[in-house]
Amino acid sequence: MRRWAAALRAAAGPAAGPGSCRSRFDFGGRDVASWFPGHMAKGLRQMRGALRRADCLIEVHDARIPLSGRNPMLQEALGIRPHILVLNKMDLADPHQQPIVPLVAKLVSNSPRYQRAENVEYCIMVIGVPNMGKSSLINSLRRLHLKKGKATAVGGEPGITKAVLTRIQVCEKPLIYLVDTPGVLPPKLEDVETGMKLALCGAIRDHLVGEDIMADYLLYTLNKHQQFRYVQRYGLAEACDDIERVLKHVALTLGKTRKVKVLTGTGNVNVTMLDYSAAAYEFIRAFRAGHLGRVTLD
Ligand SMILES: Nc1nc2c(ncn2[C@@H]2O[C@H](COP(=O)(O)OP(=O)(O)OP(=O)(O)O)[C@@H](O)[C@H]2O)c(=O)[nH]1
Ligand SMILES: [Mg+2]
Repeated sequence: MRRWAAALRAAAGPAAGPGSCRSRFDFGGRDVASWFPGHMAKGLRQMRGALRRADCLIEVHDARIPLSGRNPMLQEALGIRPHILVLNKMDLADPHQQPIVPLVAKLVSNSPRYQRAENVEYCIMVIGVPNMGKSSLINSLRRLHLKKGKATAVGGEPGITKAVLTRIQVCEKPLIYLVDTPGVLPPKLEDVETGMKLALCGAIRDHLVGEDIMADYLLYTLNKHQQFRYVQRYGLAEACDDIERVLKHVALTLGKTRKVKVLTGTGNVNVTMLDYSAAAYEFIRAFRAGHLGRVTLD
């Protein structure tokens, strides 16, 4: 019987279906020490020296391995230096993989918890400016780890979450609760441009900023980043920096018109006019939905 099983395995070969996947990988007693080339030790020494002169660190890491291989030597400086973690190659990472829970578990277990040290459960507050996806993140973690449905409201406009909510369980082992919070803007925005970027990302209500100026800033930004997808989408002949001309094409393409009564010498006439305001909203909406291309505003 065993011989048959062995023969079947041999016949199936290494390219057998998913049912035959190995549950463990045999590393064959390899030693990772030999994977550290000599020049890197020298590089690390030089970096230690250079760190003293650095004001900020940008750590570039592969989004596919947000936890593995982060250099502990760099951690020494991280407490005192501003630290930006850029998760690069996002297009290659699995969008369903969520590294947040293991990261939270590691961070909490490695830092002092003071009066909370006795608690077995972890409590994490999710913060940020409005409409960034805080509530969506909580729901998706809960779906992923507990297979449970939506626990907090999500929506395409700022201010959906209006208060600090009761904690929401998202994981069993470790026992993790997330606290959803209302999005809050800094009391004093750095400058108008910062506000405009926040508005384009939906963090500030459109009517407070004005859809016309937002559409114009969007056009400026798209041109600056040479993101010209709007040209074809709205049937323009070429890239253009005149918002009125662009909105005219948006309105024509999408049929955004409104009827206006005009008084003439011979009586009232209904005239169909292009609705620039509706066109501006469409332009902004298309950008938010990603239809005008991927753009990083900062
Ligand atoms: N394209 C894209 N949209 C997302 C993502 N995450 C969330 N959204 C959308 O962003 C919008 C805001 O999501 P919410 O989760 O309500 O954002 P919030 O930060 O809780 O907002 P407030 O409660 O208003 O502070 C919704 O329309 C979501 O569908 C994402 O990863 N990609
Ligand atoms: Mg919310």
